[in-house]
Amino acid sequence: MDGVTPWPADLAARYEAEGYWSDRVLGGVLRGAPGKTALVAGADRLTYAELYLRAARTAAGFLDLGVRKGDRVVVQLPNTAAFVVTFLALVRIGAAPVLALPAHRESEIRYLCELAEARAYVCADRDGDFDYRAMARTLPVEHVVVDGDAEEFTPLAKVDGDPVTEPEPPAPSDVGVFLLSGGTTGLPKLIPRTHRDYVYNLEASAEVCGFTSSTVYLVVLPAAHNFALACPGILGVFATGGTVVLAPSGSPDEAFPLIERERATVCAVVPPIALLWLDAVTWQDEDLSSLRLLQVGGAKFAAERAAEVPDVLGCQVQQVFGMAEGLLNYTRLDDPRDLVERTQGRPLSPADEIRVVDADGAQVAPGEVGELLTRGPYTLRGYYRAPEHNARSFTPDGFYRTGDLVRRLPSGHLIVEGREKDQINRGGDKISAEELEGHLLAHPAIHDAAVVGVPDPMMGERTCAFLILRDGEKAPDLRDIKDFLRTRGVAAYKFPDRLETTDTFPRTPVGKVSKKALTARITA
Ligand code: OOB
Repeated sequence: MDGVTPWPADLAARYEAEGYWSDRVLGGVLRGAPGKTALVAGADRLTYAELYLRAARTAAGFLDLGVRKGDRVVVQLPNTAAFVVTFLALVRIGAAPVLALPAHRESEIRYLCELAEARAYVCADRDGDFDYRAMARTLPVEHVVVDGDAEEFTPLAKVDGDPVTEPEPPAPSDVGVFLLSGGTTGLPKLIPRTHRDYVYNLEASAEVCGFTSSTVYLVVLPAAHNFALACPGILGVFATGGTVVLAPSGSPDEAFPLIERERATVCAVVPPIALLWLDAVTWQDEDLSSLRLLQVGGAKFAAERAAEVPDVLGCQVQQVFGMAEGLLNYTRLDDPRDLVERTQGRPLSPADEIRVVDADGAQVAPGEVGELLTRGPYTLRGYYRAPEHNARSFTPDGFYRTGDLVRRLPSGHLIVEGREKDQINRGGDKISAEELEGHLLAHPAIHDAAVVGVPDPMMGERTCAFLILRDGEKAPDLRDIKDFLRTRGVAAYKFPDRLETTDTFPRTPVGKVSKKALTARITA
């Protein structure tokens, strides 16, 4: 596919020879016994045989619509059976889903459709007051497919046909799915994940996390997020024959009754959800005794709180430090307690190469803090159609610059100490400062804007926008700014939590806005 950077031939040969890459493709992940329950989602309860058939019928429907191998399809669906079926149908015919989050709005979705030159857009009818169909009317795509009331568009239920053998089955080296990067520049980047690298990602993860056919995995994060999808996630469960249970959110009101009813054994959460659960067990009385493992990742989970999980929730905790770009670090199920609590895990694969470097790119002394660079059998070699950005994000020998500051222990475990990238991590949601600043600069009262993260006990960080006003303009309040961003079609999780007006921005010696100094102003 054009715009995709392949692995160099020597490394590819090595990953194949050493067995990291197989010839398995994402369409083949449904490996449970036919009669076993594969998926529970709202009123839907599907066995492996039923889910396989639904995916095969939907795949035939997409072929009838004209969707072909190599096409990109933007998929924006909540945690419903429709998401799982659509994903499996598309990967089966070799069309690559571009996985948007349900929270994304027109500014993000239009950009994704344009960048990916998407052939189709698949969405739900509504989410509360928000009407995806109204947004879809403005998008540059040939087909809009809607789960629910489709109005003038194609209902997902009608994307259906008798199963056929795929005319052009995807090759293991083809792009299977596009994930979204958190983004450090103006707009999020697309991450091409090949069938074989993503299959390795989910299978190796399932092994490290001890998934088996008895696993009952509760999904509370957006299913379209890498963590919930493939670390080991939904796909890791399917590959090992267990059961996936989809919850609409991580709220204890919704998640706890599902854990009790379905006897869920594993769940993946971001730190704010873990903190909420640690509190909620004291007033909710559901039986959570089936829970064996709570995976926590997406943002740093404090050692003190990790230490509470076994006593309070009655299950093991696992820290996961991952990224849509590839590299996954897990604490192991048999790691000593101290490592599980204090570190963010160690790399999934023996073939993951890790460098911790200083500002000049030289490796730091063992145990010192530096930027994490990585390369390996499931870490991207380039963002999609982004040559200039790629020149900055990768070293000449193909290491991905994560922008994360880490310390490496002799055991190989990493401790995340901070971040170098211009991004806010708001409880696991990533916000590109530059993207938000760009939207703020379009506001008539704003002359200049600088966005920083400020520490927050619950969310890890919240978003603060420093504003310099145009002469004579009155300071907008948070409500005005949120309304303004909403009309621009920006996802609500990117809205600032706080505004500060100022006359000047502190500068670094080279004249860049010093975000460190701005954060210090707030925390002081
Ligand atoms: C996961 O993926 P993304 O792509 O949303 O975000 C990746 C970034 C990392 O570069 C790092 O800055 C941060 O999120 N991060 C963590 C962390 N896990 C992710 N920072 C500190 N501690 C952690 N445990 O967030 C993601 C993907 C797969 C599995 C889990 C998380």
